Amino acid sequence: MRTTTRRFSLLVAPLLAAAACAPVYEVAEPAAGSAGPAHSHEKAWDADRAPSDDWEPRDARLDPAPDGDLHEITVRASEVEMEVAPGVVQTVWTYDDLFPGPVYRGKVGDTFRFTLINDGSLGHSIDFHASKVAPNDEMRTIERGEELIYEFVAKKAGVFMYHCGTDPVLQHTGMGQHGTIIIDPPDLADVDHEFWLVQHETYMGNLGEAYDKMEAAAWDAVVFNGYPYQYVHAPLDGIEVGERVRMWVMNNGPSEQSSFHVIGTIFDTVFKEGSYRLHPDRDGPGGAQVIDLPASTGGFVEMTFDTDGVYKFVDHKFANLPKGAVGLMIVGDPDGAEHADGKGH
Ligand SMILES: [Cu+2]
Repeated sequence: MRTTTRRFSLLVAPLLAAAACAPVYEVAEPAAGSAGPAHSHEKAWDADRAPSDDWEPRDARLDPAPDGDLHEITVRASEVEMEVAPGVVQTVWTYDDLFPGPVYRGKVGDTFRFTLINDGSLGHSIDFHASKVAPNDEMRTIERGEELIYEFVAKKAGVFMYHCGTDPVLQHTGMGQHGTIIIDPPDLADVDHEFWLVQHETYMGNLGEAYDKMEAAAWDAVVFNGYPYQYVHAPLDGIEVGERVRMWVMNNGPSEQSSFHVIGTIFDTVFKEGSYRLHPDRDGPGGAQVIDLPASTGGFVEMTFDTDGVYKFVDHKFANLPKGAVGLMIVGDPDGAEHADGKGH
């Protein structure tokens, strides 16, 4: 297993190291002698390193649901090599060679007709939490070269996980075979920006090492959309003050919780597990600071920003910050922000 022992400075190092694809924004470093977190720490990857030149960030912008009420989709299960962190290339188990898998989207009443093809060397399957089907049929494991049809009508709105259910499910999911399928609630309002974020853990090392870590819930990284600090390296941008942003957040675990928070704003809308927990039409000025998502829970939050700036989104379980669960949103022209003070920017 690749390990490095190094001094790790919480949050600051990855922000300063993020030179690969985007402007770098400095965040105030704790004063010397403060309760700084820097200490020796064994990690399987190096947060100070930039991604490789070949690395490309995953596009977090979410398209509207495709037209029509029948979605015919082919999805291929496989095992592929991938850069999962700076300096770490390893085998992951995938759908359509993506880690995590594709995002699917439709509306209540739509029919999804998936053809699952096994292009891998192991048996695989798929389990859509958005479906009501017989698990022993649609969710059955198929071997290399086989395929199956998995068809269902989306009867319930929500942000759902899908994953490989082949035994041991912890391993197939922990190796990366998971994704999200969004079934829009009726009358979903238009917003200026929609993003999708799947939070999940990454387990590094060879197959045996990674599985031992899964059993011990000892993840190497907690990431959004497959890569630690992905949106520090490639911030979400194009957002202006006052524009409404909807973030769809799905915690695929397989084992960790999420306490999703955006520093510098307040959610005025929270939808989780099929219903609005907070809505301005009903709750007036009520605000939410997190959407709490245990493993395999999904929802969306909506927010606006009052000033230009660099806004961090995080898993507010802070032990996961040095493991990669941080991203950035750029609002307006951060360099022109008059009141930037380093806190919360
Ligand atoms: Cu599998």
